[in-house]
Amino acid sequence: MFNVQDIRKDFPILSRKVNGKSLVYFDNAATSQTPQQVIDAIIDYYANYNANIHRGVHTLSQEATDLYEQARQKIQAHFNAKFSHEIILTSGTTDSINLVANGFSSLLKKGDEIIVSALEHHSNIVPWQMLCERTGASLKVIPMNEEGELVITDFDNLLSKNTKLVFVNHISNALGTINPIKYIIDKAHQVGAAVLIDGAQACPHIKPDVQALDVDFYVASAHKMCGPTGVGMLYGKEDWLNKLPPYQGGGEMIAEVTFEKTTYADLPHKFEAGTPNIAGGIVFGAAIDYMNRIGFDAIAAYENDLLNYATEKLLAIDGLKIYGTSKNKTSVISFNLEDIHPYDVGTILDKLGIAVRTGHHCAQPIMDFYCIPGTVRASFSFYNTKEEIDTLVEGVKKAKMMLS
Ligand code: 7TS
Repeated sequence: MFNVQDIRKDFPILSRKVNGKSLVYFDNAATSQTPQQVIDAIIDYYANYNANIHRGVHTLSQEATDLYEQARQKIQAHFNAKFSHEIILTSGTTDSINLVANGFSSLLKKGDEIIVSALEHHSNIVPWQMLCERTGASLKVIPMNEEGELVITDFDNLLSKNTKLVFVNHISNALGTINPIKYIIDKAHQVGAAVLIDGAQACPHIKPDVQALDVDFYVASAHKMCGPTGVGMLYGKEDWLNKLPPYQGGGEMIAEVTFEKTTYADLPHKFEAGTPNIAGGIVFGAAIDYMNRIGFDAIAAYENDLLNYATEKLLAIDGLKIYGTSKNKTSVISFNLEDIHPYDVGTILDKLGIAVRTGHHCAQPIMDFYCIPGTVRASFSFYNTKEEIDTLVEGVKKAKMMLS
């Protein structure tokens, strides 16, 4: 049974005061908060197992290695990957995307085309622009409409035999739109293109099945899923990961090294040079366990209820406009109050203990589309409540009174 008051007891930070007020944390799309079970897993690692992995005969190293590889298996099971070696542990979504973009440098040539969408975070735009500069490939963009949805018929028209790669986020960080990724994957495969889905914003809300999606690459960050910062994952189909050259050279990613030639280790180690974020990897597994214990169906249903409640209450404020009005969206509300600068609204909300993000949300093309400098973004998680939304609504009314 989903009981938000019981769940909130797991998150020590939620009882904090900010500026003398009870914290209302609505910046979950930037990073999620950390339950005690995950904090305990961090302490447990450093108190009991801290050692370097994959290289020691001693007991601590073997225990740490076992825990790290068990975490990889948990991530594999969570995303339903066929093999655990298809899961590469990285420092986060940005790192995972750069790993793939660098790998494709030797596989693309002039005339090849890459498709991204107008709804991307900068970390799913810039690495592909850099890849185009290196290879002479060109970048095409799936446009968006007023509701903040992709214009999917235009995607169909962009596809051609020259399309080699398609990159789209599962859920937009700035607007919350859930993109039709299964359609995009299937259509891209019809012309032989590979597809990378940026799941950074989806994984806190839904449980993706990479085999059912038939996606080639899927990436996510632990810190948006109740886990620690500095760790994330790349799922890649075995065939693709074997085709891509390693991203970084170093220890533990080799089979044999001489000054004449180096051969690379098998998957997943080929892509994991150097000492990884060992505690982070292990604790990523603990965070996935925590979220699965609550259950993604319960999380989605509860957050959808919060989204509907907040949308209705905020829209009742005169002059408030919500950006991103797709029927298919997750618990993110991006809004502006008339022509008041979002930064000013965010500053007043902070004084009231309410944490929101303001600005372009690293998705500047979306702001350009709407001809605005940015928005105020309130993003909800399963540990938020309707009472907190009421506090936000009162705060926004107060900000409007003070600033207009
Ligand atoms: N892709 C999407 C869709 C994101 O929302 C983010 C981070 C990233 C990639 C990058 O993830 P990282 O873990 O490598 O930094 N999004 C946000 C945000 O919306 N506010 O702060 C970070």
